[in-house]
Formats: sequence, structure tokens, C-alpha cells
Amino acid sequence: MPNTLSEKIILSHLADKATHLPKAGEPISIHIDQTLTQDATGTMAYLQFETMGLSRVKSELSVSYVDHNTLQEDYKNQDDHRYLQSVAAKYGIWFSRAGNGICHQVHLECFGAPGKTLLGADSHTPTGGALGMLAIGSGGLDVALAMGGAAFDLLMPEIIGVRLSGKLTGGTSAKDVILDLLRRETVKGGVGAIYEYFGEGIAGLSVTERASITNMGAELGATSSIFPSDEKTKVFLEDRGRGGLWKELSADAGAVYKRVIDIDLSALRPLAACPHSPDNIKPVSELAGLPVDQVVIGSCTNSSLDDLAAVAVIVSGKTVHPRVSAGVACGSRTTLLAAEKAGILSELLRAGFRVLECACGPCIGMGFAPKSGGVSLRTFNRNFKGRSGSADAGVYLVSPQTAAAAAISAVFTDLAGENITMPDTRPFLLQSQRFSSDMLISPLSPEEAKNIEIERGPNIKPCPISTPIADKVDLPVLFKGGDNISTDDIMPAGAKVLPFRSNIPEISKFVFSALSPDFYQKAKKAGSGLIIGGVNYGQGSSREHAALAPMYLGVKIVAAKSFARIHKANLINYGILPLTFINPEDYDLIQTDDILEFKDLHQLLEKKSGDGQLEILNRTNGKRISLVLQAGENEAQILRSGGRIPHMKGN
Ligand code: MIC
Ligand code: SF4
Repeated sequence: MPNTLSEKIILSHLADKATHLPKAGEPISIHIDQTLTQDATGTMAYLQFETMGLSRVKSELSVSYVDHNTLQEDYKNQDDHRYLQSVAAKYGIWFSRAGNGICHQVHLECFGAPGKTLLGADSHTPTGGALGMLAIGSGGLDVALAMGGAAFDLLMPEIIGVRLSGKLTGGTSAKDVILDLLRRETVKGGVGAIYEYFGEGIAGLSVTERASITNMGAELGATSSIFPSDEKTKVFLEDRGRGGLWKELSADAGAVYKRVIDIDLSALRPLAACPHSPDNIKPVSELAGLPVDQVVIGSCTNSSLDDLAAVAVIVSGKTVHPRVSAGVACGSRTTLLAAEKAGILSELLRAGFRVLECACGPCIGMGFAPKSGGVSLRTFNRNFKGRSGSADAGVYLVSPQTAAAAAISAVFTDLAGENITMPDTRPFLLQSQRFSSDMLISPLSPEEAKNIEIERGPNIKPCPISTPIADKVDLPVLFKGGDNISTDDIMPAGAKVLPFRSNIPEISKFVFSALSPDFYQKAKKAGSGLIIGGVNYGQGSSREHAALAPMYLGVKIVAAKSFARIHKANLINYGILPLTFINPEDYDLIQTDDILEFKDLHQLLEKKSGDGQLEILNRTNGKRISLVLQAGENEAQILRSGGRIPHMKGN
């Protein structure tokens, strides 16, 4: 039976060696070769790993990156970095120092390998799919378990084929491919799916262009995205001194996809994701002339050397418009060094770009916020309301080319059809590769690691543990949200909140702070409660704090029309029941502050062999509502124990 590339990698990594391919939607467990964490999710992940009592990680390769919390307004960020560095030294983990770059870019450059599985505590981990690896984002606890040697549980994804034909034309870029897909598929179109790219059009895309596409597959809600490993992959790996890892990988001839989406690259035109969602897509031609206040190049989506080169070519000899504030945050230090050698960096500086450090920076609201009510064009992947740091700013997600044109003209400018001649950047990249390992600290030998003391600053607090839910509970509705509530809505990021990522009692004060400023007080007063959501509840980031902090505040249940994959797994890991409305219109029968009565919950969680259905009563209006627990038997047991950690302790 011919298989897709994703199926082949899954088959070779199934924990229970099966000869047949699992059906889409069936629970599967896969062996994880590599893991990654970043500093904002890593502290909790390693606190959990420490409790496992192992002397060393069991994964083939694990890397701990520092790229999110690098503002260091006070001791907190640095304390976290030191904690992470000492944990890496103690447990056999690579450590990428602050300033070395964004986890996904550095991992692509230094560690990613075709055919491997990668589990990362960051939703954009699928960036690695550009190298033909199966890279999946998850909560930190799942990564901790994978470092401990456990297989990763997920539902067998549907494999959606994306057939690329033709060639990108002047003014368009790989970013427009993924924006076009977001236009067609929406932010929930990929839940439970892997997007697998094939067709003659892929040969024209470099690995870093492919990485812009696989990176932003996260915005489709997809489990992952993947490209074949071909000649372009070989060149990429050889240029980085890792050619020995290359192997050719693609789908078998005649492989069957759930469905196939056709994209003709030659027909694409520049696109923009308009405020406040990555799937709110418009052609740049429709926005042409709209004034722009800020332009930022960077993030894990678009900060390769060729992205910077495209910007430099467009702004060459010109100056950033006086009405525009322009910045560039390079994805990796090696790329920045290459940009310096190629004269790209000096061209950007000359034009008036402000050079930020090689980190997530403005993408996660860590500085460089736009002006009030400003229009910001960013080459990033997310534009949720308020994420930039200015609540009323309008953030548009665009290609480096579109961003560069706006930087000099101060208006949206459609570059479709423009002849942009790109320089050959490869020699400069090759010159800089020898620096790539300078800021990576390799794992210590088990002997050396024995003497390492973990450094624990005062802001690092233990991970709280939840208690099992009672059989019968009356819960007040603490918050009711609409469709596509993001984890940024639930647990905001930004310079003010991120320093508390290793301190759940403190960070919990910010839960729903933008949408429901009194949430914290209300939850504290009630002692326990539930949240109501619409479709795709918990979309966006992998931050388990969006489950952990509500759990800490007593949230026992989230009832929604549907859930985003990673957030649902995080809810289960922390003992919060994710229940789905059987009739979506029942959502209208519940309002904030209503009291809902839940009965026979233990039966629901113990039997689970049943259909998982539950009828509840809204005591405030007397209406009955039907909900279902869509979870496997193992997940139901985890919930019965009050979460994964108490479950493991119980076993
Ligand atoms: C994001 O882009 O939202 C983040 C910040 O990288 C998150 C991780 C986090 O919240 O720490 C993600 O994408 O998972
Ligand atoms: Fe960092 Fe932004 Fe990428 Fe998240 S999306 S990893 S915050 S650059």
C-alpha cells in the first residue's frame, strides 16, 4: 500500500509496532527522537522533568533555547536562563544561549534532520517540517515526558496534500503561499491534520522558504506540515556542515491524501493577514495606499538571510519613511553574521532600520510595540488583538517584500510583477557557518554532570498540582468567550506577564485580563468554576500556562463548541475537563455567572467505554444541555486522577 511521507514517518515511529496504518482519528503513540524547549515554556517543562527523578534525558537529542524572555527588566528573566542552563548541564541537554536566535530557526540550521520526529514546547515547532522531519508542537509536560523516554500520544492525523505547481513571480514570496492557504482553510481548517507538500513547484523553494510555510501551518491549527527531503534539503544541510544527515524522502507514488489542495505559485499575488486574525486575508492590491506606521522584519517565520536580502534590495539607496518606525530582529546569530558579511546589515542600518537582538522580541510583545491605533506591518505569524503590546493597534502579517516596500513609502504597496533581483547570499552563509556552534553549549558527560548544582532564583516556584474533580459539582460560569479564543486571550504574553512564566501564582493574576479584567478576583472568590468557549477554543500557542493558571484558579471544566489540539491536550494534562457541546446551539443557553450543575462525573471518567455523553442542568434558567467528553480511555483516567502528574504518581 503506498503511503504519504507523513504516514511513513509515523509508521516507523509507532510505539506499538503496527504493520497496518492507523486510521485518521485513532489514538496513536509515537516515539520522539528530538525535543526542544524555549525559555517561556521550558522552565515548567524542566521543573516537571526534575520530578521524574532521572539522571539524564533519554531522547536522542534535546535542546533548550533562550529566545523569548530576553528583555531582562529585572532579575527574573536571567534567573530563568540560569536555571535552564544548569538543568541542561545536569541532564545532558544542549543549551542555546540568549542571543543565539529563535529556537525554530536555530534548530533548523543546527539540529533538524530528515525522517526524525521532533516534539517542541512551542506551537511553531512544525517549522522543522521544511527538512522532511515530523515536527510537532505540544505543551511542556508532554515534552518533559518525551525527554523521559515516553512516547507521545496523539490522534492519527488526516493527511492533506498540497500540490504546488509553477514558480513564484516578482514581488511574491513563500509567505504568500501560506497566507493563501490560510485564506482557503482558516485558522481551524487544519485541526487534526498534517499538510503535506508535493508537486513540481516545490523544487523552486529553498528550505528556508519551505520553513516559512511549515512554520505558519501552526496558524491553520494543523498538527504539522511537511515537505519532502530532496536536492534543496541536501544543499541546505551540506551548507551547514551536516550533509551526512541527508536522505531522500518523499511520498510513495500513488499515495492517497484525504484531499488535495492545488496552488499555482505563478498565479499568487502578495497577500496580507489583516487585524486581528491570521486568516483574515486580503490581497495587498486591495490595501494599496493605506498608511503604515510601523514595519518589523523577523520572527521564526521570516528572518532567513534571503528574507533580509529581499528587504535590503528593496530599500537599497532609499531611507525609511519619516512616518515609519522600522525594525529588524534576525532569526539567528549566524544569519545576522552572514548578513553583516554580505553587506545586507549595513544596507538596512543605512536605510534607517533599528536592529533588535536575535530573539522573538516584538512578535511576543517584548518591546517595539506600535503607536496607539497604529498600523504595523510584520513578517510574523500571529496578529491576535493586543499581542503586539498596543491594544488598539492593527497588525498586518505580510512578506518581507511587502513590508520593505511599506517601510520606504509609508503606505501599503503592491509589488506584484516587480522585478526584484536577489543577490547570491550562499557564499556569505558559508563563511558564517563556522560561528554557528559558538553559542551552543553541548551536553556534559554523565560523569561531569554529577557535580552540577541547579540554580533556582526566587521567582521559580514549583508547578502546582490539581485535585480530582468531585462526582457532583455546581460551577459558576466565570467567563464566556466567542469563537477562536486564543491562548493569548486566556494567558497573555508580553513584557509585563512573561517574566512570571515560572511562577504560576503570580501569572494567574493575568488570566483573561484583556477580555475579562475581573476574572482573577471572580475566580478567587468563587473558588472553582468553568469557562464557556465557541469554536476552536485555545487556538494559537502551546503555552500550558493557559491551562495551568486557570487550573490554579479553580477552573474545573471548559465547555466549548470545539477545541484546538494542543490546548485540549494541555487541559487534560492539568485535570481540566474539555467538554464539547453536542448541539452547538446549546452554547446560547448559558451566560456568564450562570450556575451549572454537573452530576455523575466519576462514572463519565471511569467508564469512558460509554459514549462519553453527559446531560447537565443550567440551574439559573432551568435549561438542560448535552455535552460530550471526546477523549480516549487513557485521557479519561488522567482526568479522573486530576491530571497527568497525579495520575503518574498514583501509578
Ligand atoms: C507564541 O508564538 O505564541 C509563543 C510565545 O512562541 C508560544 C509559546 C509560549 O507561549 O511560550 C507558542 O507559539 O507556542
Ligand atoms: Fe517566537 Fe514569535 Fe516564533 Fe513564537 S511565533 S517562537 S514568539 S518568533
